Amino acid sequence: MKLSKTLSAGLIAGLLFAAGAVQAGEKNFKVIINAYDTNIPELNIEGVTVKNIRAFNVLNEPEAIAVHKGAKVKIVVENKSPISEGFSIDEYGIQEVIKAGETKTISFVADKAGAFTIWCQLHPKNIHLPGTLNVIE
Ligand SMILES: [Cu+2]
Repeated sequence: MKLSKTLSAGLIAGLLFAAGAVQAGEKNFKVIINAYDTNIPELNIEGVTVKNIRAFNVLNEPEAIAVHKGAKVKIVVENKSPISEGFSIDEYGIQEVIKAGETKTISFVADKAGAFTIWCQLHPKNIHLPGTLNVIE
């Protein structure tokens, strides 16, 4: 009787361990889309003076994420930019629009190995700088 109780306790512990191992294949990321609006009142470049330069840049932070092939990926994307932003990974058929101040969760299985561009389909790439999803074999 005592022996069977010990065995079943061992079996339960084994099952819990197995469940934990499955969860280890899940990768969670938090990506914040930040906007940097910079005004340069006056700038002198090689003797030429330019005034009132505005630099508006948007980037995903972190810009690169890496997982192993087969991982279940969950990316929580928070948009801190004052305008709607896009989040696209073409090879994975992902194309989302996240409104200003909103948060969206994007889930997929990383079943293709390679380096894939994460980009904003709403804005030029010299304003919203592209990121990378690296799926390692
Ligand atoms: Cu954008």
